[in-house]
Amino acid sequence: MSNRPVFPTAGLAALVAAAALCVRGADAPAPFGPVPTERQLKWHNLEFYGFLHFTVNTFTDREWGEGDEDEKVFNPTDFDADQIVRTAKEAGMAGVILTAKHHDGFCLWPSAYTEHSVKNSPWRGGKGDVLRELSYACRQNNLRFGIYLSPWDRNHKDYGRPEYITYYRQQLGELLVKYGPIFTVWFDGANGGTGYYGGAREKRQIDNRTYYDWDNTWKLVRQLQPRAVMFSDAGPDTRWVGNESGVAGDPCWATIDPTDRRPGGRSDGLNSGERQGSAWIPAECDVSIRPGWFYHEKEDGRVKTPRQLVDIYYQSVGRGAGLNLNLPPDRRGKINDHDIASLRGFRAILDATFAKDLAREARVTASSTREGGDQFAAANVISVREGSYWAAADKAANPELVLEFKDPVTFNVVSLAEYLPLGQRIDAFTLEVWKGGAWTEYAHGTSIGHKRLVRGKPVNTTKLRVRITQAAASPALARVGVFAEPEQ
Ligand code: FUL
Repeated sequence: MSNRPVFPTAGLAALVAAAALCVRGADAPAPFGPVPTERQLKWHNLEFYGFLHFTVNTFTDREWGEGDEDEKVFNPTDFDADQIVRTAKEAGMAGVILTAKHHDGFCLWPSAYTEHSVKNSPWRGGKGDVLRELSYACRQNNLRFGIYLSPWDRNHKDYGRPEYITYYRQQLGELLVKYGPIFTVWFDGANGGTGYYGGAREKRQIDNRTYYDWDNTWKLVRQLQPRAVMFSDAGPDTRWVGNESGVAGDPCWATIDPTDRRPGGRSDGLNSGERQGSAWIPAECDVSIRPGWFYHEKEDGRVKTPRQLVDIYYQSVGRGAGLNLNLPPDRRGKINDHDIASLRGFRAILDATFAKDLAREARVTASSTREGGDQFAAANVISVREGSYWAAADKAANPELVLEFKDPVTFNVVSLAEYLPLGQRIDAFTLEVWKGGAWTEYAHGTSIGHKRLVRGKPVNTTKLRVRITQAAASPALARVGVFAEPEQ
């Protein structure tokens, strides 16, 4: 008789469970609700990256091209991928996402499947490839590279017919194999309408429930770039936040029910997420540094100010979402000086705020700690060790943490983070400071998730109390940080 297990899959399941336990620790709390995948966890840690809207529109001064633009209009005078990528990096971005093809259908790489691309433009004598140069600059500068490939194509003769889906997937295939690791694939929801369509010049409406057959396109991405997260109105990995102003809801839950949602579908619930949602699909806030997505000289005086960008940061990253800030290259093919000046001011404010974490010098105690020794200790919330967290006992009612400072401190920002592998557990919290011999409320809030930045008036105190006033499961907090924004 063979001594092989009769049901090899049962053995596999046990192995998977054991591996999960290793990640969480032997006596770790049971996860609550949907939890992030490994690729989503990595995405959460990026927090801030950039969009690059660049194409024929940059030269025709439009936001949406018709699809009938002459390839010859695309002619940046001094395209400099390194300048673009370094600007993003200095602003603190972890990567950039390029519009490889916008709605007008013009391709920034020499696609084998169309003539409507850089290969018929005068730029670099028709030998240029924006994706090649940008992906290379990203690798040189240690930034991630992502792609946007518009599903709606106002140039292609077959748009609206099944043949176009084959074309779209062929192009996606080119992008996913030719340019190294892709960190995100951005699927736009705008689809259907008037266009050139190979000369037909008509209106083409599609049924976004069936036309794109997204499941099979998403399989292609998983197959060719398994680490990439896919963004759309409906995920599958990250979701649109429901507006283009960079503002996540308060609350902004990482969970949502994706049933009946699709790119270009309903947008209700995207801003705040759904607390009871069946899937972990966190929000990404996409917003432009200028009024438009593409560069227009007339908007040089309307670049968002450093303070406006900082506010956006608190309303996106500070609410557990990702921030995808658009920097449109100008007609030279560089990020414009106006935008650079704003980004520098923005970065300086954030650096001055987050350089010193006052919590690191505090003594931390908890009203309840899960049994299991240091693994769940209160002090873990001020440790920078990856994967450390404080967990309260399973049945503790309203557990709280107290941070006691050696000397009085002045701060106006408190940063909280949940330990995400265990799901989003906390429903509500209150922050209190010690004032005149008593606890006084400083702020209260709801969702925490990957990050919650509570920003208020400067306060001077010796003690901060974090009270978890409502939780669906015993809280597991990864970080508490305390910071002071520089005065204006
Ligand atoms: C929208 C597009 O229509 C805009 O042009 C831009 O690309 C924005 C990020 O998404 O749906």
